[in-house]
Parts: sequence; C-alpha cells; structure tokens
Amino acid sequence: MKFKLHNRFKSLFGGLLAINLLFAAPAMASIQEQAADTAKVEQAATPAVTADSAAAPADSAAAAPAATDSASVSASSTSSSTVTPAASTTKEEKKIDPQVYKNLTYYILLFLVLCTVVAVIGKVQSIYVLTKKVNGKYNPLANNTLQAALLFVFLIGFLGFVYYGYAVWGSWSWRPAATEHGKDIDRMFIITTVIITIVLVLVHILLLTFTFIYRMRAKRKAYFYPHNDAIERLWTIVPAVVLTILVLFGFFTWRSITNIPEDLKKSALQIEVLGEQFMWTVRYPGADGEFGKRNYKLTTPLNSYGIDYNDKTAWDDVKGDEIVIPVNKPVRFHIMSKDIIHSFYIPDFRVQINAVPGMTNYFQFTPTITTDEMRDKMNDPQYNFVMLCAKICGESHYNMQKNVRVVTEAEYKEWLSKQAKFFTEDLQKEFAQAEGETTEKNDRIAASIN
Ligand SMILES: [Cu+2]
Repeated sequence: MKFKLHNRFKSLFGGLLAINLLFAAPAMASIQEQAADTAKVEQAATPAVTADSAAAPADSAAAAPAATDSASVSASSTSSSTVTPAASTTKEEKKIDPQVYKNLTYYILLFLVLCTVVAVIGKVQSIYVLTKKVNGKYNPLANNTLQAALLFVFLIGFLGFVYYGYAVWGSWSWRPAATEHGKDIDRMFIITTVIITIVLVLVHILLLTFTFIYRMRAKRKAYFYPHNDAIERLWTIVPAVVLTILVLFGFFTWRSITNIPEDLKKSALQIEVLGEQFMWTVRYPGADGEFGKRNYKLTTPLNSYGIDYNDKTAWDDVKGDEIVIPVNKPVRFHIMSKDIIHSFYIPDFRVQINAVPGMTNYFQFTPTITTDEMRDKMNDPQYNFVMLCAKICGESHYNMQKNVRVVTEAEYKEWLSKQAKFFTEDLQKEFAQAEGETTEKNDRIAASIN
C-alpha cells in the first residue's frame, strides 16, 4: 500500500509537470515573439542602424530564453511608449522565429536529462542496498554514519571558508574612516564582529561535532534528559545581556554623533543636498551663509530646485557641481528628497541617512583626511570619496552619485568662487517679468548679486 501511494505521488507529480510545460511553452514562445517584435520595431525606428546590427539583438535575445523575460518586458515597454506608430505598422507581419522553438526544446530536453540522471543515481543506490540485503551484509546504520561524517566534513570546509573570508576579503572591504565620528562607528563594528564571530564558530563546532559524536549507533541508547533550569537560564540570560549591551552601545554612539549643541549646529558649514530620480543637486548658501527659502510648488523647468527668489538670501545661493568640503571643519548636511526616499551615503565617512520627501534630515560631521592624503594612504592616485544613493530607488539608481572632495580651506574657497549661482540670468529675467517690471528690476538684481 505504501509503495503504491508512493508511485501514485510520482505519477501525479509527473502529470502536473507535463501540464505545466504545456502552458509554459506558448508563454515562453510569446515572450520570444515580443522580443523579436521589439527588435524589428527598433530597426524600423532607427533607419541609420544597419540590418546586421539590428538583427543582432533579436538573435541574442532568442539565444537566451531564460534571460528574455526581463529584457523583453523592458524592451516592449520602450517600444510602446516611444515608438508606437512604428509598432503598429510592423504588428501585421509578426512571425515567431523558429529558433525560439529550438531553444525551448533544448531546455526541455536538458531538464529531462537532468531528471533521468537523478533517477539513475537513485536506482543505482537502491540496487546497491538490495544486493547488500541479499548478501546479508546490510547495515541499516551505515547511511547514518555517512551523513554524520559528511556534516563533519562540511564543518571543516565551513570554518576554512570563514577564515578565508576574513583573512582575504576582510581587508578588501576595510578602509580607514575619514571623519572624527567614523572611529566610533568602526570601534562598534569591530566589537560586534568579534562577538558574532566567536558565537558563529562555537555554535557551528558544537552543532556539527555533536551530530557526529552522538550519531545513532547499534547498542547505544539515547539518554533521556528533558530539562535543566540552570542551562536554560544560562542560554537565555547571557545572549539577552550581550544583545542589550550591543544595542545600548549603538544607541549611545548614534546619540553622540547626532546630538549636537545648537551653537555648533549654527557655526558649521551648511550644505543642502536634494535627491531626486536620478540625481543629486548640491546647494551652498553663498556669501551670506543662509539658504534662500524653498518651496516645491515653485518648481519650474528653469527653477527645478523650487527656490523662492522673493527671498533675497536665495540670490547668492551656489550650485556645487560636486561636493567639496574643507578638512577639519564641521559640515552640516541638510538632506532632502524631491520624489521618493533616497539615501545619502558616504562610505568612507561612515555617513548614511535617508533623504525623505517632505522633511529634512541632518548629518553633521568633521572630515579629518583630505582626498590627497587618502590617495596616499590607499596608494591609489585615482582614489575619490564618493557620495551615493543607498536606496534602490529605480531604474537609474546607479546614476545617483557625486564626487566628494576634501580639501584645504584655501582650496575650498577658490573652488566655491568658481561655482555657478542658482539664480541664472534666465531666471532673473523670468523673476523680473513675473514682478511686472522688466529691465529696471533686472538690472537692480544683477547689481545686487555681483
Ligand atoms: Cu536614489
């Protein structure tokens, strides 16, 4: 009865698999068809492209059916949004590339071959067991010993790999912190890593050697040991205390970084950073040290930052093409977002905080190493600090980075004087026109800026 049920399960599973393939085949074919379609559309839409190079994407798409799912989706979305007229003309002559069916057959066959290999191994194993049984040499615990030994081998491999990971890759991911508070974060990181590494190694040694030592053996009876209050207390209280210490440690470190007295907040160099899909805009307050007011409702094609130019403190606001900051001076970043959540992240500075639409987050820190010094330290003359978005915020998320340069005070001032103002001439004209006075006011604004 048991054997029959087992067999029935197999045939049921096989049947489901066959039905699945039956439905999957047309779906996969239609995905291929879309990809081929799009390639044609692109060919039609860009006459400059030669027939050979336009046919190439269709071929490569057909050659990798597993990968075409996402490719065809993105490709078809571009075709529908940008080149709709061309798409409608080519729609009538769509034809499925025969290569599609060849590829599909190939993958189905590959799958069946794999299934057969697994089945053969299973059969060989059961024949081996049967022969042993027939010869009266069958040991029901042999498999148990094998599994326990394999787990022990796994333990050796695992510990070796952990060691390799720390010894070889550890240094790759480690760079000196380039800010004052960075040292606190690094200390916390190292202590946490040491504690969790000790726990990781101990737990795995215990787990996998015990499965080997106490494996089931003939003539051994398991000792029934249901309860021990002392041990339970130990393994509850010790981790709880350790975790509490770690959490408090993190809490106080974060507080020491973010809790800054009002006067130090004000005396720091202020820089505003506005994230949006998919760029960052950097605003320096200009000579008056004050940012002009900003309101998202004022956003226009010319005034993409939404600056309120009725506020005269906005007139000298400077647009940074990169982030440049003087060394050993506290800097206070005002971090904002225009659309969705982004994240302001400078790994070398141990700085990361979300850019959230509708609110401003702040991060104040003091850089201690200039870019040049860091290049010497890293022995890499091309090395740059970089600020990047640490939230996967969409298709071109990777574009959201800005170079960060730490320089001397003099170099900073020189750089700042060369940066463009937000209040461009075009904007000045637009603003003056909106005010109802043209040239006169325009001149007045220009005079007061320069
Ligand atoms: Cu982003």
